[in-house]
Amino acid sequence: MITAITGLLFTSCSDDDNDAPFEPGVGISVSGDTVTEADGPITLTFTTTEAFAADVVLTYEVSGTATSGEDFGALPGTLTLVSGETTTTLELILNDDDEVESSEAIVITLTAVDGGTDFISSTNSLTITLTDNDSFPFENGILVLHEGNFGAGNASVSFVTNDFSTVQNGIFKSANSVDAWGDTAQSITFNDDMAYIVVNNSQKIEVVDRYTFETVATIGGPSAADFLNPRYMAVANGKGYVTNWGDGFNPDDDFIAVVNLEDHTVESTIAVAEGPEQILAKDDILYVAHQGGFGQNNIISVIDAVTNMVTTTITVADRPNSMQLRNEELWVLSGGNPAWTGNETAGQLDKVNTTSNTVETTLTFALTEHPGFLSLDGDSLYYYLSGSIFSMEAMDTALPTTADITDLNFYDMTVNEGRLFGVDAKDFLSNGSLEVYDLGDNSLVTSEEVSLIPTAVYFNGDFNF
Ligand SMILES: [Ca+2]
Ligand SMILES: [Ca+2]
Ligand SMILES: [Ca+2]
Repeated sequence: MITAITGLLFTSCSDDDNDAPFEPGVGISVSGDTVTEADGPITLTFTTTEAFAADVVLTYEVSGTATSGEDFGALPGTLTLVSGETTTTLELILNDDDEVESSEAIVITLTAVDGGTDFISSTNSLTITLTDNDSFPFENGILVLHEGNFGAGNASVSFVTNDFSTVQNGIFKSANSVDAWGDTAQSITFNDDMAYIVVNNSQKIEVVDRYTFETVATIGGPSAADFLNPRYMAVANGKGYVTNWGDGFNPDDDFIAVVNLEDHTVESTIAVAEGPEQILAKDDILYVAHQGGFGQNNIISVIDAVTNMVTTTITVADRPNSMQLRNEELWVLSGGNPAWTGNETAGQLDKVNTTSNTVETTLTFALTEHPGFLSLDGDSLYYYLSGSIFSMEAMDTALPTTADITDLNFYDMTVNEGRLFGVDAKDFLSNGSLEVYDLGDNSLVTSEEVSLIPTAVYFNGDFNF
């Protein structure tokens, strides 16, 4: 075969230098090797350094993670390079479907020239990366959770696009064609592609695909014994850990429900002190802020998610309401007892060393100051106090004395990528709003009407403000 094909060569150049034997070769090229599925068809060019004296058949293999006949049109596997020509082309048809997929590769490898391997050049293989141009309905944007009215079953979730051009209310309802699905939604926790919506007065967690909001499972429920006044969830050691007040007036029945995330059941409980509220996971260690339910408490429980034991408790100030993890530091903001308790105490910001689980620094507010909503963005801490936003650096040794933004009415807030996202529940009877501020100059970016009693803001996908 080799001998036969050698005879096919044009000889215009091959007789001038016997010391450096002529090495003709056929290779493949493409103008761009990263394409979206809307970029097709793609032209692949097979080029020979020397034309052949007779037609030759080029044989190639198709491999890679993309699926022939689905992601791209099936290829015949051979094509003819006509005698006297130095190039021939192959058209690759791409399928611009509506499916959401990850990037895939199409690999084309020239395996034979006229049945042999002698005339295959080193550039005989190329990889085309096929990227998707489709996305899930709620893949990139802001999720606003609404608790709705207590007892009314009108909890809801809104989706706001990253550019704030579209607000879509009631996405759980529309994605699942249901009406009243939850009474008093409290929080959402994400794990992989799942969102776990803790619904306080429905005594349940709704598990949905975080990008489509299509329902996956319901854990617990009003008539089940799985939860009692569930509040927040964190994931550690492959399990969900859900804080429960139990009876809000009983200081001795509070617990953490341990949720099996595979089969969506509560597999055990961990008894804890009164009023477990926010919960954060640092590797397999859980930190639980005991705000105190309807009473007052002042501790952080530390739970080992491998043994499911409370290993220690850390005393902070009254009513720890929010926490943030920054490297080996757990920042805990306590609101202090409000005046109506008859035992007013000051707010306090504590930095806990997560290696020793001891309080390292304490910054104390004035007796009448009751801050909340501690947020972290890089090294900057933000909190809300009496309608104003205050910020400080984690390295600062004193609390800030002047506010960044004033005259707010936030029911909750969070900070992400230099932007502040606050929710205003207004009068709790009419639709609330999502307020977005640029923390560079503290200007209002947008105010978007959402639904009834917005209670928390979350993010899906990447942000590039
Ligand atoms: Ca498409
Ligand atoms: Ca697609
Ligand atoms: Ca209780």
